Amino acid sequence: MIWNKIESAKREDIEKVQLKRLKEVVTRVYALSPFYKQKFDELGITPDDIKSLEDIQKLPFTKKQDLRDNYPFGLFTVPMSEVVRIHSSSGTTGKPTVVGYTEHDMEVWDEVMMRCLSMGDVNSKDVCHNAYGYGLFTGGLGFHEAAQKIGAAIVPASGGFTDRQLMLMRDFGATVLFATPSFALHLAEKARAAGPDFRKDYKLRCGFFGAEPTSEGLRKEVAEAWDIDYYEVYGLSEIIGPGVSCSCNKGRGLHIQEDHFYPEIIDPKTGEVLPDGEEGELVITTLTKQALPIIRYRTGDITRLYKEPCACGRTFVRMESVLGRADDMLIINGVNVYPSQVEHVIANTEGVTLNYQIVADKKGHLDKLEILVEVSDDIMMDNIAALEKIKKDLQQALLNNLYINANIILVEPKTIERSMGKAVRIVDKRK
Ligand code: DLL
Repeated sequence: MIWNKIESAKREDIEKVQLKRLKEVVTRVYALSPFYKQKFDELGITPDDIKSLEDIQKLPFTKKQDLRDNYPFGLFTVPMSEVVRIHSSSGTTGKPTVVGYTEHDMEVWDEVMMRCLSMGDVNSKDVCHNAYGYGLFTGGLGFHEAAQKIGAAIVPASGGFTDRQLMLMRDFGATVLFATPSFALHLAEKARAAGPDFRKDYKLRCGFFGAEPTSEGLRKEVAEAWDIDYYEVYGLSEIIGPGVSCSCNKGRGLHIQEDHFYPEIIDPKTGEVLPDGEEGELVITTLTKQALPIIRYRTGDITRLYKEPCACGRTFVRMESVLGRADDMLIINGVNVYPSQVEHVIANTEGVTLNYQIVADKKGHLDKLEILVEVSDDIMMDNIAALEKIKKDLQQALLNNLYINANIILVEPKTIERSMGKAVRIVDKRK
């Protein structure tokens, strides 16, 4: 079901709305954000220079680092009295990236998420089991509010506790699952332990999966394991959270909610805009956000766009499922982790050196993270108590700062292989 008629509007009409809103957001940031005012002034541009959608290319990019440099609220363009929600995601080092929403921003978020859920016809008869993490992560609450507004029954299960989740799914008759794809597969694996005909105990008909990269094979595996329709949701906190785009299951790719988020694809090396269909880094400008409007945000996600008509009737441009990252960000069970953040934590932990290696692997269907760290010269490898303390400190610091559970392996000095060139800090065995 198409939730809002704008989703199937003529291209000229969509572009008319986009241009009007682009002019508004540019005027807004120029007037209210010292950060953007300075950036525009340096480039010698003013809002009057935006006369067409192509003129967006004159505007400066925004990077995650800019949000971090302006931590926590420096890029907000409303007083805190108008902010009704704050979320955050991990930054590149130390401090997280903070995002804020006004009442109107929350309405936009609910609207785009309701459009996504409508791709799978979620309605008041559905029971939606929400296994995305609740809290600062945008996944849990993003799905929660939209499902509730649609009138479905929402079960705020949050992450973890697999057996309990399965019991709730069975007993409450969940028809829709919200989860990361890897957790959905993990749930299926556990459920299968009850026997090959385990599906008879469940009423699932579809699921909305996202927050981490997937291959076509994995998406198929999740759909087959549960025998459900698979909808993919893409999004990021800096732009709104989940709901930037969603697959419709009638054609390839994910429809971008273009009347709120203006997409471009650039060459990540040169910043040059690439034509439709070419692979590059996705850049998004928020067209309607009030608390935290963002101009040309570099998502770091590699994809491509296509405007061909879709069998579902929607005319919104489609993006390919994310193909990779332009930077070295790892996603561990849906949590974004930058190697530089891990390094920051190691640097602030007593008894270890900065000779380390991050190993990402799979345990069953879930991701696992192992960090090998060389202890400092003054630590005796037979001092078990000292080693245990270092391990615990590091594990706790990673959990507190980055929300990740890592297995720490302490090794003797000079045992991690030295490379001749760039240190091999990351070994991703999942690929
Ligand atoms: O992951 C929002 C979200 C929650 C999306 C639940 C979908 C479902 P962040 O924590 O800010 O927000 O992480 C954003 O996650 O730049 C991508 O690299 C990655 N990501 C999100 N969705 C997908 C997807 C949420 N469908 C970062 N496929 C983004 C691949 C995804 N990667």
